[in-house]
Amino acid sequence: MNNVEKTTPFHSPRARANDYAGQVGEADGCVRMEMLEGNFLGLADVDGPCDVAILQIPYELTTSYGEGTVDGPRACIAASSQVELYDPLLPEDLPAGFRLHTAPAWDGEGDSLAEQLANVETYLSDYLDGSCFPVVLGGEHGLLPAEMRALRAHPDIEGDLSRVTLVQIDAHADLRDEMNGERASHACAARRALDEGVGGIIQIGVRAISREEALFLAEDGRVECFPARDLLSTCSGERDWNLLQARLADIDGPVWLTLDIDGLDGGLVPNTGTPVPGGLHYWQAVELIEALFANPDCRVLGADVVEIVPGKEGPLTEFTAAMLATKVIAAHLANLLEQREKQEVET
Ligand SMILES: [Mn+2]
Repeated sequence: MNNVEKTTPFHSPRARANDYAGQVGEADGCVRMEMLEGNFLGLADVDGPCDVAILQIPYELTTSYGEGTVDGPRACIAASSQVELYDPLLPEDLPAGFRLHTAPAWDGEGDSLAEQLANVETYLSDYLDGSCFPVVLGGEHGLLPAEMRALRAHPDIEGDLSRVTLVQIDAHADLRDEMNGERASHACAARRALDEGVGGIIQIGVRAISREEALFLAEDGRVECFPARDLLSTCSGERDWNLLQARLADIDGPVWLTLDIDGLDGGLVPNTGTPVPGGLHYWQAVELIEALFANPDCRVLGADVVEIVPGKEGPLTEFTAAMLATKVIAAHLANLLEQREKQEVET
């Protein structure tokens, strides 16, 4: 074990080099001393302050097509026990000396949609005060406006959500004003986030969009969209991918990453509420996450991975979600480690 730690190079996202080759064979460090059921990655929990909080929000009210997101967070936690603890961004296996806390799940209380969302906001507010890095597992995307309301209290925001750039990986634009008469629908999540005052949205992977949403996108300067078709085009995909990378490198200020797993190709997430063909590859999602954390001017305050639905025929959907959540955590911790090392050098 020690030998692995000594010989495994440290790659913070910011110092990321393209020399992962040869390291994979060394990754035999995925040994959990004690597999703890119900905890993300099966890792032991911590008492008191934590560096990362895993927040399960089994919120499901407005799913229009499939259903089962209410069971998504728990399934994702279960699948995470099979995720490797080794990540090339970190010099040690996860938790890499940090404190991960899998919080008790949101209790689902509330007699109406508005009440439930208010309760989600209250639940989140303990973890969105800047004391730790929150990773939300959902639950349907309709919880996004509650996240934004809770985020308003974050010290980096100072009540002003217009500072926030929402980076949204999603098959859908979620820009409808209402869906079947319901303005809190998951199909309206991004539109409601704008209503809450979010300054800008960068949408990635969109490929199922209504005329109303396309018109809104064209006219509203707050939303930029990088459609899946452009990013994956056989002829021009590389150019558009590079444009997206440049845009992410250009972000300056606080960011919330909202990762609707249906942004990935439907083949990778067959059980999500509305799987859509023609989506992002797994490695594209990983590169997007790493690019965000590699930008020194971009402060990712937290993230969600939503629309997780457990599969009846196999756990691919929730496992994909667990791997991406783990990548977000690893990238955040690598930056934290780099900050700490800098501070130690300075003092
Ligand atoms: Mn969505």
